[in-house]
Amino acid sequence: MTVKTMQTAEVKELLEKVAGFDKSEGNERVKKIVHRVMHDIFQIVEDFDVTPEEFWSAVYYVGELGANNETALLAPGLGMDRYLDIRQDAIDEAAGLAGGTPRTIEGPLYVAGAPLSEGFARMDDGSDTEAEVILIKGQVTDEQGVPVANAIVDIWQADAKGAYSFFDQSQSEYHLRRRIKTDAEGRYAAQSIMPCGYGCPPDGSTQKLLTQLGRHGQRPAHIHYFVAKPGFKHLTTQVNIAGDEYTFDDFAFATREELVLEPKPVERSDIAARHGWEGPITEVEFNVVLVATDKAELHERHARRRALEENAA
Ligand code: MBD
Ligand code: FE
Repeated sequence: MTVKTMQTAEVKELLEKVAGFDKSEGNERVKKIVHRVMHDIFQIVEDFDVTPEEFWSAVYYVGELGANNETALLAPGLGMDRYLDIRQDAIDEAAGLAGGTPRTIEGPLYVAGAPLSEGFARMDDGSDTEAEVILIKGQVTDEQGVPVANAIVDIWQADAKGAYSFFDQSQSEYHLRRRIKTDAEGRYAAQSIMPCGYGCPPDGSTQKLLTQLGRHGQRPAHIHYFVAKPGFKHLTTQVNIAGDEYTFDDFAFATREELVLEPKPVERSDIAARHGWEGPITEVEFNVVLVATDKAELHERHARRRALEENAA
């Protein structure tokens, strides 16, 4: 039996009071958005005949999600980060700022303040002697192919178990997190280890909901990038290492065709050798094209809460 109450004066009045429409204090934008959100939740209860049992289990689910620190993990799983990117791509397009290397989502595991070096960095601490050694390298240019020197390439990745330092306290400080300044030719390079894909905690709140949706919580092997240089649009992106079973089945919807890289095993790499690694290595080459803009607000990453970021909101 479906009863209809949403159109009644009683419910309309309730929603307006809930959102503070009858109060002069408060924030108008927050009021309007909360009004819409609560209206839509009420409507869902009506349309799906949500029972009190279902309703309260949802309330406690949200609480548990927060207590487990998984709010920013469920978000990409539900496509929200991807959706914000789709919008940002459309905004760039409308502003004549499309082009360059495609963006993709930041994810919840960035840590600010990684060690900064010039041209090259070793990202791993050498503790994993079984891991496949990789050399990440590339050039940052503008859309005309002119090298961008002194760009900051801020890279972070998981270890061979799919875990990120800081969040995994067993890893050393800033393990697999480095900032590298491009050289005069716009080049950067990093010696690292092959990352493994990430999996949501199997007993966590995110996986609990994904399981209800018949979905897995796996990400393919990937490496995150922020690339920044004043005068250019800040770029947030990731590369995927080709050949992972989840490359085109990412629970966070971050894969973009142009960002899938073929790893190339070589017997010796000049760059790695110059920095003390003479053995075989797997090269991962990622060249970045930045889009020039004089809009200063686009030169830096958007504000958001990030680990160890000073102005965390
Ligand atoms: C990750 O490593 C990640 O990049 C995202 C988007 C979500 C969870 C873990
Ligand atoms: Fe990640």
